[in-house]
Amino acid sequence: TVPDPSLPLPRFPRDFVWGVSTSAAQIEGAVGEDGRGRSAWDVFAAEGRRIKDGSDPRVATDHYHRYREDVALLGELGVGAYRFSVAWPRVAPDGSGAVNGAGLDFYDRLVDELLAAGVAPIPTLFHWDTPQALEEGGGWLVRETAERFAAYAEVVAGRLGDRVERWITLNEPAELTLLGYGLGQHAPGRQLLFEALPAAHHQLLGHGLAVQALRAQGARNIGIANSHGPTWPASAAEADTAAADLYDLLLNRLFAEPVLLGRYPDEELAGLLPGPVAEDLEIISQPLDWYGINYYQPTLVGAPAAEGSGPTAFGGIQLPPELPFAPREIPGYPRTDFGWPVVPEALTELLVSFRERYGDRLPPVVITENGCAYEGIEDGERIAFLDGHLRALHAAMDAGVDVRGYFVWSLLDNFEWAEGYARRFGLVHVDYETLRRTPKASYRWLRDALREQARG
Ligand code: GBH
Repeated sequence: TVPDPSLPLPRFPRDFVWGVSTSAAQIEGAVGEDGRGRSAWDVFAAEGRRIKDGSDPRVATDHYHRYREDVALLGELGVGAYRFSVAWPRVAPDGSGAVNGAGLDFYDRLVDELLAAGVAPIPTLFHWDTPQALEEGGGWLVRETAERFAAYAEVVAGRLGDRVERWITLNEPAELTLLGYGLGQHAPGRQLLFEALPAAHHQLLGHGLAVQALRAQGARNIGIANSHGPTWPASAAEADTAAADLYDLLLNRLFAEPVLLGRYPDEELAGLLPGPVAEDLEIISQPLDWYGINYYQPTLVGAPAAEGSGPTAFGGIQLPPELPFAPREIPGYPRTDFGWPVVPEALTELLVSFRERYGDRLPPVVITENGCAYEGIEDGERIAFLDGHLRALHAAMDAGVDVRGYFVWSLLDNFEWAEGYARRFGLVHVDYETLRRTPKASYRWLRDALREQARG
């Protein structure tokens, strides 16, 4: 049955956390201001070849100067929480060494503004904007970056910890490993394929070290935002199920199991990782207070065709034929402007499978991102997308999965990485000429739905 977004949503628990998410590189702009250092994304975009519309994140939505207006939009929307990211190169321009007080001041003002509006600030400490100085030393391929990250986490917690009650270490280490270091679609543009795996391990280690640093500063309520989605085999043939299992291992289990179970899902793969892996896993698997999942879509995976996969996945790029799996198009579902299939019931499937796989090792879950790219201010498709996914989320809760919150990606249209400004994920439209914000139909729909929930 197709859900009808004009019907009220099922009732969520009273203390369920409703929020929206953004990230620094995608909204702030002001890249050269107040002592901010360069990030790997500034440099990647300046190289100019890889962003599809030839754009860059220098201005983005100018949130750095317009944060008061954006916080007012959050207040009117009625969300209880706002997930934003702290730009590491704003706080530590060289990635290590001197702290830039003016950079920290921005987040200090933002947190105060949010609290005054009744919105809980939830910082993500790293959403892909590695300081360029560290990138030049090997970025996440080297262990030192994990250590520098923990030092920076300590500085941020020291400054904001008196007002911030919930923290996120990393955003989607899987995507940065695959797209940034493996395939070169994202900064730093490396194409190392399986040699990108150290970037996964060092991000996970950075997560663990940051959890220690945050706890040492008195922080509680710490999570991570990992991207996950069900992986469906293209057929029951052995070659396809094996390819799908490998994809699931690399995109889901490789990032969930070190954190939740304290081990890598595969011995052979663990053998490829640098460092004292067993000791590192102790650090990586410290108990978390909750587990964040960014969900967008399921992936249909088969064995690679002889000539490599068609341009169906990862932003429509042709995958190198040496990859032992090939994402395929999923027929029979509507698609967003990005081409991603809209499959709300796969969110239920994902959450139930996590509960089955990890049992009591899975802490309470928060959906830290879910959203879609569509044009237009009268965005009925986005309303249908959110409505369908919230119903699917509720179904997972009915099935016994402990979910505590849901965050829409994103508050604003923003810099969509390799796609530039061409994909619009916002509840609020941004005119990139005037930087004017206009709430979309989906913004009003969510505001009304949240009011309805609050009445219950
Ligand atoms: C998130 O990552 C990011 O955290 C956020 O910054 C970004 O703006 C947002 O999503 C929207 O892109 O080509 O059909 O194989 C994206 C997570 C997981 C979504 C893999 C795309 C592959 C789709 N991605 N998925 S497909």
